[in-house]
Amino acid sequence: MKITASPLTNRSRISRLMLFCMLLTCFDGNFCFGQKEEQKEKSIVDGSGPSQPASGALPWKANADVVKKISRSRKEFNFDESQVPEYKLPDPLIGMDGRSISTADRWNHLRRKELMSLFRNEVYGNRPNSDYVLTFEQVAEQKDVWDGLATGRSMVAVITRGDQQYKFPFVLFIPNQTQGRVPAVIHINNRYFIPLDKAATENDPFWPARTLVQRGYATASFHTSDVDPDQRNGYSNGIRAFFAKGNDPAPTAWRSLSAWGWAASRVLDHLETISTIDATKVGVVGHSRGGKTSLWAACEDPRFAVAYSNNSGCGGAALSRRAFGETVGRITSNFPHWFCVPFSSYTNREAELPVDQHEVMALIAPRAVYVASSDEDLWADPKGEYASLVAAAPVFQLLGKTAITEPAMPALNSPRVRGNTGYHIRSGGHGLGEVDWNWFLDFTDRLMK
Ligand code: GTR
Repeated sequence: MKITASPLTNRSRISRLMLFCMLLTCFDGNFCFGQKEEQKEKSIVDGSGPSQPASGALPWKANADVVKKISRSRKEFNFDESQVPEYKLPDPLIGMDGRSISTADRWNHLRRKELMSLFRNEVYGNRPNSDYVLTFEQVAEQKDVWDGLATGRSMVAVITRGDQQYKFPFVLFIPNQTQGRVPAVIHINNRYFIPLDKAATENDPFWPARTLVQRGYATASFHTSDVDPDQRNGYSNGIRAFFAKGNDPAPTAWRSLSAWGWAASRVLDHLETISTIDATKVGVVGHSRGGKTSLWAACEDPRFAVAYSNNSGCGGAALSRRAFGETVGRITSNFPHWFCVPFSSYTNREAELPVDQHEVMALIAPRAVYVASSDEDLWADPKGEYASLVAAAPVFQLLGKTAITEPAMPALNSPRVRGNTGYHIRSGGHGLGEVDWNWFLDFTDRLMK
């Protein structure tokens, strides 16, 4: 199998004067939502889940105690809504020539390409367009996992160029009793590799493979660092150096987030070869840095039917212009290997970015996007994650899909779903657990079954 990456486009900036801008201010206006203690997280690990909000609960608002606490521990960052700068978002439906994009055709043939090239050149970097041969090795198989519910496989993806090979492992479960082909979910695991034996015997809420299979999905997972080491000095051991033949990356070459997303596409290549899986119904899921990755993976690869970003924050679902919690300056200095070099130049000048993260969601339209935040994870800016999803709605609508448009956030623990976009904010902190998964699967059930 060979691929050719999309061609590079010259780096270019959108003149801010050419943009029709949307002013987004405080979404939940005067509402004040004081969370009761008993509404706080019970557990996202045991699956018992948070309690439901009282009916008529008000839109989510950051808990004052949480704001106080995080403001104290991360003094140099802003967690005060009143200090969010006034900002104008670039309009995804205004082309670089200043003309408005009013048809699906113009979006698909003009604007989408412009935005992809802006994100490649300014944020995530450009993937290489070198040829390679892709093969898969099956290392182990268990045909009767969970009393016969699934077949589990331990796989290795092998990327060959000339006499050189790069390999990364992944684990796959396929439901045994299926009527017709099943949808699938690819999990980008930013924490650790879960081997087949472990996944088959121990429930891990970070990748609850059994739950996924019980709900009718095939599922696969790989560890990001097996593809591209998640270290600022890990370049030489990863897939990026493999493609670059050891040469240093160009400033606008792909970085780790893009490389991890590329790997999700290689796992999808494998799912396409399995007759009981419907490869037109495959979701890509990630948490935190994995959530940034899942969104960008779905932009780069239109075969993904849905992307789920969980607590992805800066460089993921959250709007950079809000500079609430983690900022462009902080993320690019702390994790220089995640984004291409130009992104760091927007430190303290986010308003000059030619794009913002709502356009990442827009690039996934008309497919589906699900975003999740956590009540205590203000570092990831829940409000900025929600606002971003809403700001992508005009593109979904142009492409004939319904999307969330309500400016006010939903209440805590009350998933909101409108057509092809969905969102929840769960009680508790930064993490991905059974509750998040179940709400996400409720969303995909509607679209994929
Ligand atoms: C945080 C980082 C975030 C987020 C997260 C993670 O420390 O600031 O951008 O992605 O790590 O991946 O766990």
